[in-house]
Amino acid sequence: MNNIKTTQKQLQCGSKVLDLSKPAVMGVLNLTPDSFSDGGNVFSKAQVDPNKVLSTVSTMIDDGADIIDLGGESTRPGAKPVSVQEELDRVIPVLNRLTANFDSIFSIDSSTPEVMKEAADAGAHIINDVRALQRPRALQTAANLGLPVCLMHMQNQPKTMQDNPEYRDVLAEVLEFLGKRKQECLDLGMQADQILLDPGFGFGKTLAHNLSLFNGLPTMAKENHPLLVGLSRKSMIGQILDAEVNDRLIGSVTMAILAAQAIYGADGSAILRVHDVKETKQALDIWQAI
Ligand code: 7PJ
Repeated sequence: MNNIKTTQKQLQCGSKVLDLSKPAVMGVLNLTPDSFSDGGNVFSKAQVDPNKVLSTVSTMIDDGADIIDLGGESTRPGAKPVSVQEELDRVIPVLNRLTANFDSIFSIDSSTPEVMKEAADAGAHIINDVRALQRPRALQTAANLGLPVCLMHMQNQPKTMQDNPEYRDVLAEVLEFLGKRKQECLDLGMQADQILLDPGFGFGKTLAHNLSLFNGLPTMAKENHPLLVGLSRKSMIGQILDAEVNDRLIGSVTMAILAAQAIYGADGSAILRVHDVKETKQALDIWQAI
């Protein structure tokens, strides 16, 4: 027996188990009318169209999505805060429909305790919080729900986060922050194997910061928690390629594969949060075959 720790290769998600022996794909379902990256493709005239939601999610699942991530708050740079009621109204009815229709794993992209609670009641399996459970009552609420949580790093808040982000050592600071948030979760009785970590690409970071964090993925993988990685269509890709948001598919898929390689090469495990499920999955299948 050796006692070298390796990162878990599965995640208990309520009643379901997510296989992490290979990278899992999380498909993004944006329920915000002002989403910057997909133009809110489930909307008709600024209203969520239930039929579009069902067909979009059905396609993502057929294309190989392991998880569907629902979000009702826009966190793009400069986005305005949303009220609790508005967020509930955007997310909960849709989630109820989805859990009634699909046997998939659903995560709720929210920082709001009321939304976490109602989403769990509606059948959500994972709490994905870009504020790492820092809002009042968020930590206690998530701990009570007993679902896995994703703790993400963000410097500042969406409204101002891209104004002038600064770090001494971005990787060290992100790791320190996530370590502290993780400890708070453990102190409230959460299980270590229910905690996912996410460096938060694009959340209060310049291109140079994002690239440093990308190169730090093997180091992050050594924290022995599954990593959640969201690179899809983000501005770092736009900056590298000088490409608008509708022209970032190849960059996004390339980065997803390189992230998978970096993390699994360090014996970690990963969930890749993507808009383009089919293309990402095809690239992953090629990578795995090789
Ligand atoms: C992320 C997210 C991410 C996690 C968004 C966008 C902005 N949740 N929610 N990680 N990004 N955990 O998709 O561009 O990177 S919304």
